[in-house]
Amino acid sequence: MNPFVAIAPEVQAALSEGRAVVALESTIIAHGMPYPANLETALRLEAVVRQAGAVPATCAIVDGRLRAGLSEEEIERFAQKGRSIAKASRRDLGYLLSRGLDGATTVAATMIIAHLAGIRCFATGGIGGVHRGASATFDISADLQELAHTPVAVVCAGAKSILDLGLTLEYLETFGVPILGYQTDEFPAFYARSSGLKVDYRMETPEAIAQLLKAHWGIGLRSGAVVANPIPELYALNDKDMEETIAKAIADAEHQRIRGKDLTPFLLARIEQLTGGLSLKANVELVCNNAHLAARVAQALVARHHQGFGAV
Ligand code: PSU
Ligand code: MN
Repeated sequence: MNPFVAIAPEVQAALSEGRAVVALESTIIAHGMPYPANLETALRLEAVVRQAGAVPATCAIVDGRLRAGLSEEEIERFAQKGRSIAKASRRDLGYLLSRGLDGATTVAATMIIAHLAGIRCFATGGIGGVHRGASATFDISADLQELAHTPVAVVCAGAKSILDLGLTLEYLETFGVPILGYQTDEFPAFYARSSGLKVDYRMETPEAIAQLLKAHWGIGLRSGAVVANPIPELYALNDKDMEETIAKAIADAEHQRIRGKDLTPFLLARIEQLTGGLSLKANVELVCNNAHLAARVAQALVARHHQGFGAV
């Protein structure tokens, strides 16, 4: 095994025995939510995955090693230290590993860990994407390139409209990443269930999603996939209000000249502030909803009895 990678015994046992495993990310803990909501959410996500019959593997960099599966104490440390822990995407891994440091892994870096560990299904809140104004700033999340190259399915509630969702979908199309809508025709916009943009394929069941993934990877395609799962109706926020809030958050970021890897966490925190915590509640609920679906997809991926076109 790679000396830079450590898989928790419970996760390793599940993988060896062909049981379902769901990867979870840690940027959402350290940079995406405030303490203690981040801690409660991280632990609740693991519980949701377990209740749905899969094993959770929260991923992060701890003391210079890529880790799939953290202890409760480690999750607590990441939650408490928050933004003082480095936000780690693909380009940051070599540095953090060589220095023996900690890192909170983004969607991109979590996909890398999941792939190294042999985990094919990953749940998060929202993926990074093409930022509004990217034609001038070139700000395109490394998450999209990871989806282009790393065969892991990412279950998310679409993407926040801090991004240009249309350009994000165009980019993913160029790189051959299928966008699968779970019981929806529309690409969801995180707090909102719809965006006016279409998904590539509507899927009614976790089994259908797993069959598509098995075919996609079964012919040697190396790209990931986006499983877009709309926020439950009960927790969805008003579209128009959120649009105004997001526009204000982006204007504040421009005014304060926030750039690069700091931009996404800044916008998330500002939206939280501007909505007086309303967005946080929605965020927590949609991630849990994604963890539940991811556990079902992971189970369908390891099931042997359904009809498919060859094993992966
Ligand atoms: N979008 C969210 N919540 C998040 C993130 C994105 O709604 O917490 C985090 C994820 O970890 C994602 C990262 O991978 O931000 C993208 O950052 P960047 O745009 O710097 O690539
Ligand atoms: Mn960026």
